[in-house]
Amino acid sequence: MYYEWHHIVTFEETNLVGNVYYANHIRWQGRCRELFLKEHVPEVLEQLSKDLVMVTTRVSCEYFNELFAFDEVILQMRAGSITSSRIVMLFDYLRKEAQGEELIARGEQQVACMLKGHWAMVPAPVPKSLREALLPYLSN
Ligand code: SSV
Repeated sequence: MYYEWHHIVTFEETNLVGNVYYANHIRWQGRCRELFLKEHVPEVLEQLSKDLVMVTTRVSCEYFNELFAFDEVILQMRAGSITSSRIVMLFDYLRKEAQGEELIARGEQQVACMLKGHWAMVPAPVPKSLREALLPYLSN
């Protein structure tokens, strides 16, 4: 199963040549993961405003084709792996076409859960509610 985020490309996101500036694909990963938290585990968002930190430790995107203003993009997010304190998310970027969808890019990122201590940040378990919310979205 996927968590989906739909988006229509704006001029703000395109560069001089007219295609989408590469950094936006990474921003979209961020918007998608935030909305997932908001929809599925709002209590984790609340913890993030207190002592929980989700550190982005790795992010990537592989680009197969260009996107342009007004393209309809679907970002499909899955959980790649979940360890005691880290989550890997996998992203497929699709463009809606008259007939079907075209794979535009693939991305991946890893986040590490940590807690703010008095002296330093220390690794922390993935919150139970988040772990459970991720299970249906595990790939394979
Ligand atoms: C404050 C900050 O930087 C927030 C980080 C948010 C991290 C969100 C992680 C969400 C993971 C969702 C995975 C879903 C897979 C289907």
